Amino acid sequence: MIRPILAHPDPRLRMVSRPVEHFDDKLRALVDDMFETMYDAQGIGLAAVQIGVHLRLAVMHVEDNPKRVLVNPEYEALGEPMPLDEGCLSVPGMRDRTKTRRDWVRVRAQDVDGTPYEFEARGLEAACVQHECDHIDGKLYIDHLTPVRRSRLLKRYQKERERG
Ligand code: GNR
Ligand code: NI
Repeated sequence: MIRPILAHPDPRLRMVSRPVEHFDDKLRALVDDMFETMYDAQGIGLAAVQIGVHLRLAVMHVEDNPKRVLVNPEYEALGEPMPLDEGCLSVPGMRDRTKTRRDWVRVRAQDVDGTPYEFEARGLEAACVQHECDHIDGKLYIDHLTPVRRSRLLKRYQKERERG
């Protein structure tokens, strides 16, 4: 089932999500809905909070990498900060350049069965990990923009939203 995606400035996007504790059929169904919603919206990642579910959970499918289910993810930055043209399904229609994303991370997470696993990600996939982990802690990529870029983007965004 495709679920509606929350849009900034919805305060629910600013809440910190809780750890997943129950690895049951309900979790599997939620993960299926998240992939369906992400592909429908043509995104490369989606955190549960974006559909109003405050669990530490995200799905990703970036370029040629495998589909990933990140349950209770954590990452360690290994690489250097890189400039990136970044967007978010919860700030629709906008993109802007961040400079804080590391180009290489090691990720520790659980899969949908609760089994711990690790992988390394680089480039856009590394950025996506950081973007989804931010969502899980109530943060958005616009928080990483310079003040000038952030206010310019929000002005354009609000104008677009008033227009409908
Ligand atoms: O679809 C998405 N594209 C994207 C581009 C650059 C950096 C991060 C992303 S993630 C985003 C989907 C989304 O909003 N995930 O939370
Ligand atoms: Ni996002």
